[in-house]
Formats: sequence, structure tokens, C-alpha cells
Amino acid sequence: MCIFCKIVNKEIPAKVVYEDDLVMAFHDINPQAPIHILIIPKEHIPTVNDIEEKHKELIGHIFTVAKTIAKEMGFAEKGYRILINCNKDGGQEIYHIHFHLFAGKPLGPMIC
Ligand code: IU
Repeated sequence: MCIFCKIVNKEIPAKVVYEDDLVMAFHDINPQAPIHILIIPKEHIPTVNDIEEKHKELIGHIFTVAKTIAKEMGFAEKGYRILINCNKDGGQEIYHIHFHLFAGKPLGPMIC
């Protein structure tokens, strides 16, 4: 079982900030910004390449959750960044799709 599935199953602890039937959001263990949260589907979807038609609502829901977290944690108005890495060249290390949510400072331009 992958490490994020273990977090979903509560076999590994995480600092959870949001959870519902479909998704979980928790603080990244190695934050790259003052606020760095990972939003994941509970379903094991390895990469963006594995998203199917049936996941359309789930993926949309994740953005709604991101906005909800941003509002509840008070950084919605100042702003934030959502980032998804895909496969090796995209910098993906954990093969369970996750949406990075960065906030808490001016993030500057994207660096590629
Ligand atoms: P990536 O997009 O796959 O490169 O991001 C993986 C992230 O998962 C990275 O920011 C790690 O710090 C983070 N992470 C975590 O929050 N908890 C863990 O147990 C492990 C990795 I392993």
C-alpha cells in the first residue's frame, strides 16, 4: 500500500486539516512555504495521467476543498498556489496524486 493510502487509512499519522468521504488534506512534512498542505483523493490514483472521465467530479471537488481550506485558514484573499507534479520529469515523488497548496508569503513567479 502506498504511503498516502496509509495516511488515508490512519496507519500513518498526519496533521489533517480537512477530511470528507472523498478527500483528505494534511500539512506536508517538509513544507516549502509557510503554509504547505497536500490535498489527496482517498482513491489511489497514481498520477494525473491516470485521471479518467469517472474522476471529473472528484477532481472538481478537490478544488472546492482547496478554496474552503484557504478561506477557513484565512489566506484566500491574499492568495495561494495549487501545484500538481506528474511523473519523474514533473518532480513527482509519491505516486498517489496530490495537490500541493502553498500560501503564507508572496510566492513570486513560477520557476521551471
Ligand atoms: P511530490 O509532488 O510527489 O514531489 O510531493 C511529495 C510531497 O509529499 C513532498 O512535498 C513531501 O514532503 C510530502 N510528503 C509528506 O507530506 N508526507 C510523507 O510521509 C511523505 C512525503 I514520504
